[in-house]
Amino acid sequence: MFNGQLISYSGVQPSGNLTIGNYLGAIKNFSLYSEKYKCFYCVVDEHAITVRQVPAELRRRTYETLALYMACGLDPDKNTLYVQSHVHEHAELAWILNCFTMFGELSRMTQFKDKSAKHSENVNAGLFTYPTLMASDILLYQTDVVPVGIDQKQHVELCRDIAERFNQIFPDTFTIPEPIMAKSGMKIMSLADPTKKMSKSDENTNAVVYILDDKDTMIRKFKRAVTDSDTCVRFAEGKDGINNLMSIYSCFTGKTIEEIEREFDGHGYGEFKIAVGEACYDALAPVQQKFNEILADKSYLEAQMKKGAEEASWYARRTLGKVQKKLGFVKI
Ligand code: AQP
Repeated sequence: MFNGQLISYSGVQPSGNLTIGNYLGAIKNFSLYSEKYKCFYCVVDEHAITVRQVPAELRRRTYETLALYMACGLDPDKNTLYVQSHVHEHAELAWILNCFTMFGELSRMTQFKDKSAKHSENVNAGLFTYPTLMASDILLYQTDVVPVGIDQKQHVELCRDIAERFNQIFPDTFTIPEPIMAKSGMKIMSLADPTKKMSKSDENTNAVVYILDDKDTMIRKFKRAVTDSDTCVRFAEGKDGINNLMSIYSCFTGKTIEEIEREFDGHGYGEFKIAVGEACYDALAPVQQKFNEILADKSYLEAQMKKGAEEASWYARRTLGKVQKKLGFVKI
C-alpha cells in the first residue's frame, strides 16, 4: 500500500524468448489487476545476468519483453512499465536486504539448487542472492500482491520473511506482500519432459512453445509432445503429458477439464494435439500482431521506458530513503 493505494508488482526476466508458461502463469493475468491496483510491471534485466547472457540478445529481449507487456494488454498509461536497471534503488535496497537475509534461507531455495546444478561452471553470488534482489523489487513499491507462477512462490515467501524481520527491528517499514497465482496455468510443463517446468532457457526448443512461434511451429511442437501409451484424452494421475496439454487447452479456450474430456471422447491423441496447437495460436495471434506493431517503433518504446522509470523511481526513492534513515545512514 502506498498513500492508501493497493499495489501489484511483478516482473519477467529477458533471459530468453518468452514462453506460453510465462504468458499463462504470469503476463496474461497482469492486466486483470489494473483496475483495482496501482500496478508496476518490470523487465528484470538485472536478474537475467545471474546466468551468462549475450549482451546484444539481452538488449533486444529487453525491448521485446516491454513490447510484449503492451501487446498482452498492459496500457502504459494505466500501469508503470519499466526496466529494472533504470531504477538504481533496486540494487541499493538489495544490498541492505542481503544483511537481513540468512545464508541458510538462501541455500534452501529450489531455484538456486536447480540453476546451480544446470550452470555448474558459473555458480555466482548473484545466483545465490537472486531472492534478495527480488525482495527488493517487491518491497520498494510497498507491494500488496505479487502475481506469479508457482515456481516463484517460494521467493515471495522468503521476501515476506525478510520484510517481517526488518519490520520487527524497524516497525512499519514494509508492506507484507501476498503471492497470487492463477487457478489454472500456474505451472505449465515442458513438452519433452512433462515432469519439468517449461522454461524459456531450455536448450531443447521443441520442449517449449514461445509466445511468438508461428502457427505451423506451434502445431508441430504440440504434435511431438511426450504423452503416454493410452489413447483416451482424460485427466488422471500418471498422465503428466496429457494433463499438461489439457491444462494448456483449458487456459486458451476457457473450457473445463470435464468439457474437454467430453469434446475429445472417442478421438485420439493426434487430433487433440492439433486442437491444442490451433487454440494456442488463435489466442496468441492478436498478441503477435500487436507485438510486431509496437516493436517496429523503437523510439515509442524508449519513451515508454523513460516514463516508466521516472514513475517507478519516485516510489522507489521514497522507500529507500525511509529505510536508510531507519538504519542510521547519514543524509547530506
Ligand atoms: N512454466 C511456467 N508455468 C507457469 N508460470 C511460469 N513462469 C515461468 N515459467 C512458468 C512465470 O513467469 C514469470 C516470469 O518468470 P521469470 O522470467 O522471472 O523467470 P522464471 O520463473 O525462471 O521463468 P523461466 O521461463 O523458467 O526463465 P529461465 O529459463 O530464464 O529461468 C514468473 O511469475 C514465473 O513464475
